[in-house]
Amino acid sequence: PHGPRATVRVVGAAAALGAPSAGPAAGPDALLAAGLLHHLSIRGTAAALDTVLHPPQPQLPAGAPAAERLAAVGAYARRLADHLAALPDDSLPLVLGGDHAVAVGTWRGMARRLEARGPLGLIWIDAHLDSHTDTSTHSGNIHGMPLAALLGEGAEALTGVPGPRLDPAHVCVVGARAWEAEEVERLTRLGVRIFGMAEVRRRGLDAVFCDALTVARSGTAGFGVSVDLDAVDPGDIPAVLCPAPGGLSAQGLADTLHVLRSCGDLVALEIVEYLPERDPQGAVAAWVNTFAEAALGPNTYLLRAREREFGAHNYAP
Ligand code: Z70
Ligand code: MN
Ligand code: MN
Ligand code: MN
Repeated sequence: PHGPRATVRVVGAAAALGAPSAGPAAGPDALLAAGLLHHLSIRGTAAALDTVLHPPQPQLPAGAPAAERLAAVGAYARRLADHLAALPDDSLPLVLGGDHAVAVGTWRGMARRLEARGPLGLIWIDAHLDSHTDTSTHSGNIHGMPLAALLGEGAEALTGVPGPRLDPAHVCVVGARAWEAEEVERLTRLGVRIFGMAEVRRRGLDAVFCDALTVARSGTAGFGVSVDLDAVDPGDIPAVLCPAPGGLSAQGLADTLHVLRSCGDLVALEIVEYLPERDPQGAVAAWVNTFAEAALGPNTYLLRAREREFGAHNYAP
């Protein structure tokens, strides 16, 4: 649906309602302050800040009952989904979290945008599977539940966010290495393909991502990519809530995301779980800029044309 003229619209999802700390709610403002839009624009992409959506409170008080937490996450997800579903047609949304629970809103909203044309595919890049329900969770943290909710499993507060549920045949997880048994059981039963870190190490990220694209693009009207920054090794990206050793290299992920530039059926990119309080030098924010630019920068054809016009130094990838 998106030609080279799609406008990247940055939507900040400044919520940490599904996380054990309020830190991720500061993510969008910190990333914008670190020059995300400037970085995308000098690379020749049409990019604009759309809005930053704040919940009434970034986090509920410690000890708030589970039902209240689920209701707050669900209410925020509805707002985010409604917002994304109503964006202008030429929009390629870049959603910045926030904790990963905001994904319930992002992908229900995007599935609604696409609904008339066909199903949505989704590549979930994460150290975790995020496939608990409110009854299987060990931690009680709702950011461990969004993928199950998008597939239609779990509390009605989350699964009831308006929009088509994802078809497991078009969903896969890349980079997983930390999970609980109930999550694997659920995804296996549903038929969601899991490309774990063991497979990534054996075959290489490029080969795995090629298969992931096939899962998300075959028989769909478009696909999205949700990047939980904890998929990357904490040696490169320490500023996340739940660091898990043995992850992707940041440079390797940036190199791989480059392929998205030539996917005209990419409908949105989401980057979540950034924790600015653990990024005093801005090194992780710089990686987020790099990921966004790798995925959403101009396609090669446009890049070449601009190099001819303005000189290579201005637009070198
Ligand atoms: C664990 C739990 C998780 C994100 C960590 C971790 C879940 N399985 N999700 N970071 N995004 O608490 O359920
Ligand atoms: Mn994670
Ligand atoms: Mn646990
Ligand atoms: Mn996650």
